[in-house]
Amino acid sequence: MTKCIARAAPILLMVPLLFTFTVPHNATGGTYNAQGSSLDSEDVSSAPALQWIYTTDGYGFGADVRQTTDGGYILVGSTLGNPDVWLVKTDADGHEIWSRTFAGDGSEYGSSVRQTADGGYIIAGEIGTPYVPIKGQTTSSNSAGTDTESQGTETGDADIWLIKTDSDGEEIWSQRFGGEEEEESRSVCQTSDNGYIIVGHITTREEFISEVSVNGTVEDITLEIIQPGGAAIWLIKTDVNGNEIWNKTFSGNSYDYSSEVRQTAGGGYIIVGRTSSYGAGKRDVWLIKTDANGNEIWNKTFGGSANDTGQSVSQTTDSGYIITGYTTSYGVGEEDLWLIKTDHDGNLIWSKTFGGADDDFGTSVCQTASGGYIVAGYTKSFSDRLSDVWLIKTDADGNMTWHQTFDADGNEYGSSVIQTADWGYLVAGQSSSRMMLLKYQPDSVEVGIPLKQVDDLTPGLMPSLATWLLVGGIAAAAFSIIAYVFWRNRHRP
Ligand SMILES: [Ca+2]
Ligand SMILES: [Ca+2]
Ligand SMILES: [Ca+2]
Ligand SMILES: [Ca+2]
Repeated sequence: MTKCIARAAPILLMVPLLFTFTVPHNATGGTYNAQGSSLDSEDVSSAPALQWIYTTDGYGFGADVRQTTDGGYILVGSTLGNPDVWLVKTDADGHEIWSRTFAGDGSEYGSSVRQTADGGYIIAGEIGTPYVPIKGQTTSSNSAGTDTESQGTETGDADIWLIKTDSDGEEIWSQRFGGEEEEESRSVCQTSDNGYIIVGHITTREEFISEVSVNGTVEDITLEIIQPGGAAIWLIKTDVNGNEIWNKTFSGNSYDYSSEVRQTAGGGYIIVGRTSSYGAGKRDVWLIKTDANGNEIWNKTFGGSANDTGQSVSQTTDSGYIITGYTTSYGVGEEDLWLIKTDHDGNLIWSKTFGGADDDFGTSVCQTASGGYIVAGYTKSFSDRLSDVWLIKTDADGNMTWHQTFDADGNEYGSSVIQTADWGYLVAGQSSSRMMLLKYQPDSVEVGIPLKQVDDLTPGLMPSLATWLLVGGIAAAAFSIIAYVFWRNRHRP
């Protein structure tokens, strides 16, 4: 853990060599032909400049950010060390207004935040104590010198945690979801009925008995698996008070994890994550579409023979979907950031990889007002050995128009990105082991284009009715005064 103070660092505008590949492939893996092209002539001068940086005083990891109706921002993450959920409200210029932590009986993590229709906030995360194997527990011993050890017994009880606060971040209620397994949440949205949709996963640890036979100095270890391990994606729908209405699981016989859920235009849901149960080998991106009751309509996998992971999904204005994550099946080396565009039915339209020889990850994506895409993540290929935040802007076809890295001389991560009301961008993440916000100036090709509601039903950038009435009232009063002055001047004797 570094102890240097976070500071504004020069942005590495000029990256010597950047590769992008178009990856035609089918959803079940199969063959692909990578057409490499150098992007060293990329016009990075069009990239918006960094406007301000916010970092917390204490150590933490920033997971998610949204703009609020007052023009400021709400950031959620976790403290480091003994983790607690951490919620920070800033104004539009990145000045902290308040900061709250939420603690339970073990390790608590905040992963997702939304402003709610009542002006408060909803947070999804995790509460409790994660799985810790019990080692060396001797359950029997006999005179022949044979000890039998039992290992893999689960302790602790991590559950999904949903916290509702008022507009000052004071808790109104919280709910736990989970049983004896390890449940954790990655994403929450408020739904059109003012309830909530939460996605997470249930991890069942492999349980086994290991028998250690000791004959002199020779140990003979045998394992007997008494419960196979696995993970299932878990989708939970609640009412406005966080009471469960229904829940659904999605899984095969291996480890399947979720990353993000969004309500779709028809009232259903789209989930992205990764599956080891299905697909072309190892992990694949997993995209699942459900109806309004959580019943699966279709699912698609994307990937090749190596590890491929979906981290973020948004519905696009053509009713399709944009996904980011990372791939080791395609690209130029180690992980590459992966951008996937599908149609309304989840069929691949195009996919692009971005990266160099080292690790490059995509963590968050949304469509911009102009119809392009803004993608956040982190890169080791184009950094000073340790990771840097990576921000990529593409056109509607996924061609890079500019990119930016952010470096503060340590490991920097980008975990969430949004387009802001001034047509700039905001990235949440971590810098110098602290929660971080990076605000970028307005993007010149976006300015003036009406912003779309990228974020389901979160009130976001839409002025409330009260705001419109106030503005209208002030305008009417001003007009009356001007009219009266004009009338009085005309009729002055
Ligand atoms: Ca549990
Ligand atoms: Ca794969
Ligand atoms: Ca790479
Ligand atoms: Ca760095």
